[in-house]
Amino acid sequence: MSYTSKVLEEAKSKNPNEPEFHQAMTEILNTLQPFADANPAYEKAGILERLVEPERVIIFRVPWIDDNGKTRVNKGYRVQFNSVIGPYKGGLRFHPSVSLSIVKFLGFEQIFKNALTGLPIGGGKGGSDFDPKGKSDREIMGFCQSFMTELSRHIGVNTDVPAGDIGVGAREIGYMYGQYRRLSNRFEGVLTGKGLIWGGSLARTEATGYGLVYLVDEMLRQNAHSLEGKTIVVSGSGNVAIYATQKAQQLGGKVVALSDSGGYVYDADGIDLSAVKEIKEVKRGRISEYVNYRPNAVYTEGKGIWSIKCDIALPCATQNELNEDDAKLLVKNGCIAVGEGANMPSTLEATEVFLKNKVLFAPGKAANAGGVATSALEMSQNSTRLSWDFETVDSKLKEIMVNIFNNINSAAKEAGCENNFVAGANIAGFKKVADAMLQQGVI
Ligand code: NDP
Ligand code: 2IT
Repeated sequence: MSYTSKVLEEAKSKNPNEPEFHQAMTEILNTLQPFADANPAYEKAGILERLVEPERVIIFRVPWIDDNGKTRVNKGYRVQFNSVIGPYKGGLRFHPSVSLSIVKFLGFEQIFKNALTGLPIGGGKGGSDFDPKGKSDREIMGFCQSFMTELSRHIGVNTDVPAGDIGVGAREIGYMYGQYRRLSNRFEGVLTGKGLIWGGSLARTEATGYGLVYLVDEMLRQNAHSLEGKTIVVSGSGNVAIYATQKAQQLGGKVVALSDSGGYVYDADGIDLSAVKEIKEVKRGRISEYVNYRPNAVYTEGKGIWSIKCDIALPCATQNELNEDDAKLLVKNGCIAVGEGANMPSTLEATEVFLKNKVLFAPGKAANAGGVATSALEMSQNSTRLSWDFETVDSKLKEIMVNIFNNINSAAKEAGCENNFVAGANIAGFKKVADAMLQQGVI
């Protein structure tokens, strides 16, 4: 049995009932196999055994009081996975589906993603099974304050710097930052995605979606294609989906569909992003309302967005939202490229279908790294007490995304699997983290 298979089997049996974490480990360890086997120093130093075990897992009670005066309780998590190249860095997700398995898969992916950015950030992730949908502002604030009361003991500018993810945007970061500042009596860059008038970075809001499109654009360009005139389907209609749509439109693409957990809208004339922003960013409404703004658009309840014919697919909602049948349908309909804005949106089987059919496939840990990279740029600005203009941050973001593509492209070539960017991203990210672990000894 190979070193990677041994570690995978043992990690699965030691961590039962964590299907998403198993999935993330399976993808990474399987693609690393030839590389890890060719470098026995990794096995001798137990690099993989250490990598799959988080440095620290914190699980805590989050009590809060709802608008009816009733006390409610949620679970809070922070998984501090690996700090070998920098302080733990990664988002907080508030969604009823959040479990230890989900936080561990996200934290594990984050280690390699953050390494790919080329910036000094380790991997972590956290969140809660709290559901922000339908809650009043007061309930959101009460929850965020209670969550931060415990989390504040475990984070710090040089220790662990959380940010947003699903269900955590500017409003939640604001309430959590306020509580941290009050408890610690310190004004410091302990969270990213902050408001622009209290330490946030310009372009952080746009960064994940813009970065995704910069990387996909570069991948297309280096393969004799471009975004110009392409039909694009984007899933989700949150932060990542909105700014991926905006940049894709700016670069000449035509985005014809968006979705949320209720269903999807198809607009043959191209999505009107100002309508989507009003529905989602202002009214916190449902994507079904889009047809009130554009009567020719069609709303369909439920899944099925991947049945729409497109040249490029950008899954930007959540894990496992695109399965094997969806992938086959996309291939059949002539899709040439997929860029993952979400974390692990394609199942293992779907990814196989894309790779077998030579679809240009940019995996999430490379394609959506622009968000966390810009968070690291926010940390740099905070530590120098300066702020850069939009163009400065945006041009750094673009440079980082092009570099990431070049790195995963050459890692794939070196490994003898040209255009397999899944292998390229995993090998390039792993190599950096593993070599840092070798250099820092057994810890
Ligand atoms: P938002 O909360 O802003 O938006 C999430 C979107 O995805 C919503 O449209 C939501 O629909 C949909 N969605 C969420 N969960 C589900 C589900 N279980 N089934 C179907 N649809 C769902 O989050 P973000 O845009 O920030 O995050 C989207 C993805 O991008 C996530 O995978 C996240 O981890 C990843 N990501 C985010 C980064 C960031 O900087 N924000 C950085 C890198 C990756 P509904 O409103 O109906 O729930
Ligand atoms: O998945 C991710 O990379 C994020 N949610 C962003 C993390 C961050 O620290 O900006």
